[in-house]
Amino acid sequence: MNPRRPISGGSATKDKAAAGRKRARKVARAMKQSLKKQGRQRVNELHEGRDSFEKLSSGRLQQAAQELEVGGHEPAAEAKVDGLVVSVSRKGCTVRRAGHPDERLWFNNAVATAAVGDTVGFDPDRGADRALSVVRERRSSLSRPDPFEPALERVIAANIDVGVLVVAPIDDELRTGVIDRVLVAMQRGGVQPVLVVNKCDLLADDAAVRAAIAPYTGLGVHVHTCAAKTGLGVAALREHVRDKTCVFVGHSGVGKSSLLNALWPQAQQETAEVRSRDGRGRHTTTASRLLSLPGGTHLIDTPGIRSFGLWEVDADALRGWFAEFAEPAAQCRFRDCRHDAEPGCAVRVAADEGTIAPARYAAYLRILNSLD
Ligand SMILES: Nc1nc2c(ncn2[C@@H]2O[C@H](COP(=O)(O)OP(=O)(O)O)[C@@H](O)[C@H]2O)c(=O)[nH]1
Ligand SMILES: [Mg+2]
Ligand SMILES: [Zn+2]
Repeated sequence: MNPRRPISGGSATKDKAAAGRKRARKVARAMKQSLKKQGRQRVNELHEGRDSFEKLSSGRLQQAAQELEVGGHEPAAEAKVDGLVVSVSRKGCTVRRAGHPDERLWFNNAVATAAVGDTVGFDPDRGADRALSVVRERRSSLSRPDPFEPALERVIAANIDVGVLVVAPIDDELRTGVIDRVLVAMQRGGVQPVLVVNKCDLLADDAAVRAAIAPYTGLGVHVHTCAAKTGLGVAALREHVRDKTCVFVGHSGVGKSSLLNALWPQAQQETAEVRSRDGRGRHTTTASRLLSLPGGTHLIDTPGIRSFGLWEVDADALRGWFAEFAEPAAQCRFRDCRHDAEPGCAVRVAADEGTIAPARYAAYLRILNSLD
């Protein structure tokens, strides 16, 4: 068993792990002192007019730096096979490959962390010590900043064809704030957005909802009005997601899990099974999970998002993700107009006149201000 990857936390493995950490700290201290010393030496030598670069890049130093970089963890094992990541926890992930039961992989800190939907390489012969060797290049991804550590990217799902954003009206009203943000994130990540308005069975009057979704239809976003409870619109949505990898995102309680269950009865069975095993409530999705359906459809259920931050989107990029601004923006007085309070902003005029949906312009300003 690999002592650096304790599984059952026995005291012997703990001691070894502690010793490993101690060694790593010692190397780090020695490195720091050595670099300091060499730095001083270098300055002295430069002062004396001698070039000491050769000395600085000595092989030993490079080796020590490499050891530091991987944080004292095992170098990655050879990636003998590839698997699809179907769920992720803090310490590792579960991968699926044809003809095998799901396998658990530990995250090797020397390798990038994987997300649900990733293809990852590993060595299956390592038994319970199997660790992630490589994360294959992603063709698309949906990311947001970690809510607690905004400098960290949280990849919600990778290699997605369709991003299904689920929203639900409350008292016949639809709050659209999350839609504009998620649309930006999906476009940025190369994910085709689809908007699902669920719980339409609860609508007494659909006028406000129709008005709220009109701008998105105008942008070419597919909008499905559904009710997981009655089956309304479910068949059309099923055709839309068939044979694709789709991630379902949206606020908690809008009916993401219910929609998945309505879409495929097989999904329901799997859901019930997983939930009874870990003893969690039937309606709480606490971690993202990928369901593989016959014929190559992959559906990813995610926990509810409370607020959706934007990963690596600055003011310049943001303008570009509001596609309907492009045409009027050509008439703005300033080429780098932020379409905020600048004089001669044609985008603002277009919003005033209704050529651009005022709600979209308001959403843009809200996001812009949240970036500053
Ligand atoms: N009336 C109505 N209730 C629904 C519908 N879809 C889901 N629900 C209910 O909304 C609650 C939250 O559903 P759930 O699927 O767990 O939401 P999630 O948090 O987005 O996964 C549950 O009580 C569902 O029964 C719907 O179309 N109509
Ligand atoms: Mg759920
Ligand atoms: Zn402008």
